[in-house]
Amino acid sequence: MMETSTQSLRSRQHNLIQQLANAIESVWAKHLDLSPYHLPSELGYVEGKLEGEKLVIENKCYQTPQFRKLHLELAQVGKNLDILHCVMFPHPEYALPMFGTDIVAGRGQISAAIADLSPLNARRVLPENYQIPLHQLPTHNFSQPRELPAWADIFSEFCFFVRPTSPEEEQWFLDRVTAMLTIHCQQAAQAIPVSSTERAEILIAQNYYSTKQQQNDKTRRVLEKAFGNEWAENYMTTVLFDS
Ligand code: BLA
Repeated sequence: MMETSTQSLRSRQHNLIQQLANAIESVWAKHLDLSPYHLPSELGYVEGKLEGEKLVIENKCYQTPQFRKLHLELAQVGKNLDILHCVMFPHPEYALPMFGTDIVAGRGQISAAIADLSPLNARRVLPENYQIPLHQLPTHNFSQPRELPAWADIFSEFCFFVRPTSPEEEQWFLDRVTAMLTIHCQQAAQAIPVSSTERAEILIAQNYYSTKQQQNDKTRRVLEKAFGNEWAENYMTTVLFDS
């Protein structure tokens, strides 16, 4: 994929999206041993039409010893809708949670900003080495917290889902996601492989996570309108949330 096109899409996106994309890449580069991850070549950079407006998607993908896929996606629909999507899929040999974040901005205003470290076990709790540092993060009173939809039973007690309404709230979101990501990369860098029984459990939990995320009709609708139902289904199950 061409670096120049990524940089130019990013520079046209909502400021918080640019900042979070830059922060994610710098935390990854600082703490992880990144190698390229090859998406099917036709899916690195894609353009479609949404109700007459152009949808542009740019993907950056890596793998590391602990993660089978790190995915950062920037998308723009016409001039009005900007999206950042990021998921880190651990190798099932490691008892690591799933980091995910999504920002949706329309006409300069962010409508949804969400981030979580989602547990990959049947009890849906994070390990202690995550709980302790996460409990120490500063908490903020966002003026517009948002309700999670019904499919979202995969998220942890640390999930936060807000509509930031000021530059100050945007900064809180950025700082908190960067801190969560840093904790995650630090823990991952020290992780040791699990037993094969535990591995099987982790695989089931990772599949469950992806199945639930595939039920997000808001994401699906945007993709279907631009690229058609079949393309959207394929993209959601192989690029966004594969198992
Ligand atoms: C919401 N996601 C949305 C919305 C849109 C998208 C348009 C509605 C915005 C709103 O309710 O204000 C669209 N998101 C996309 C598209 C892509 C994308 C097109 O990533 C990719 C091309 N979604 C994720 C991840 C999480 C997530 C990793 O991709 C969480 C870790 C969550 N997005 C999420 C949730 C909602 C959302 C919970 C709200 C859904 C709802 O309210 O029904």
